[in-house]
Amino acid sequence: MNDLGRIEDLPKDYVQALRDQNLVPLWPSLRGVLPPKVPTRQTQPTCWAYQDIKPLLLKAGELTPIEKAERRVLVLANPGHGLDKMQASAAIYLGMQLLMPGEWAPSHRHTPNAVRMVVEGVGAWTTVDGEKCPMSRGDLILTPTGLWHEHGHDGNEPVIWLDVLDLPLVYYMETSYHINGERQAVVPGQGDKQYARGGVVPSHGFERSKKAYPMLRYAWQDAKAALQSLAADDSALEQVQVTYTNPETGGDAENILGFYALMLRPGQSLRLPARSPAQVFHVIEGAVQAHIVSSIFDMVEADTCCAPGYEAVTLKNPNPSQPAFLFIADESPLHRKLGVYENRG
Ligand code: GTQ
Repeated sequence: MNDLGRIEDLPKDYVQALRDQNLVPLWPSLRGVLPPKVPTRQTQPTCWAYQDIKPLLLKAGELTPIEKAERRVLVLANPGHGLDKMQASAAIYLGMQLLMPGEWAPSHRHTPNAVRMVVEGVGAWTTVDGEKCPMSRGDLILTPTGLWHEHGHDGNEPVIWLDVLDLPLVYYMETSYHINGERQAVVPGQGDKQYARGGVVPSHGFERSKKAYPMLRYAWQDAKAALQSLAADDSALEQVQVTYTNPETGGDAENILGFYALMLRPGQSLRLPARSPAQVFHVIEGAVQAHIVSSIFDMVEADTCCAPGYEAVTLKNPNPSQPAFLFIADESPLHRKLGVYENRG
């Protein structure tokens, strides 16, 4: 590869004359923006242990009342991007949110898409577009772009969940904003529950939903049962994984990020191929050892890690007698829509 000219090779007054006209020579930066064969990635393999996050989040509950926070969240920031950027990867934002008993995180809507993966505690709910979604461990609640959402908590213990948003991308596009609203009226019978069990729909009054997001809550007990029946049905199936989909279209549940649940059989080691999207792994049940580039993360329940794109990841269940269950978020819907998706094996 020939060396390209550097900025220092040019006369200073010429560089200044360019700058005065808001002009920049491409060749000194060409290799930076178009590196050979593999993209430059700021995303570093990073792991956040729940046992480290939880006491700091509970402390935030003492230090900052909900009225002063609106959303009481500690952001899981990737040091490769710079902590202030508040991103786990190029397109993924992760936050751990705390709601104390009786607190209310007021209604708003915004352009970024979000999901919540419930980590701990009972009695909280998120109302999305008038649909009240109870929050239990492992449930996935969608708050897609533009839909009103608010969080409340009628239980007795702190509730903590993982927020996954496409905020870094939507912000980068200069399309990120929010609107505050009033407390929502809960409106039962909107049809959201029609799809709650795959393949089984109400016999009377069922009409195919015209909503962009017909299903807002994916209960963990159902996703887990789906994984267990897949695993039992085919003992040779290597990747026991389900995708959270829109039940009307069969496509991804949201437009930008993809969401999945994975079961690792007792003692299983699973190599995920090197694909272009960055990924996030969150342990719902059991223990998982993740090999990502040169990092090895020994993760227990409620721990979260991220992996850059274009790298293979190996996930291992160290327990010889119990399965492990993970929640995965990735950038593949975005990469597919943009036409940059690759699987390099
Ligand atoms: O719960 O609506 O972590 O608006 C970041 C932005 C959570 C939320 C976040 C948000 C929310």
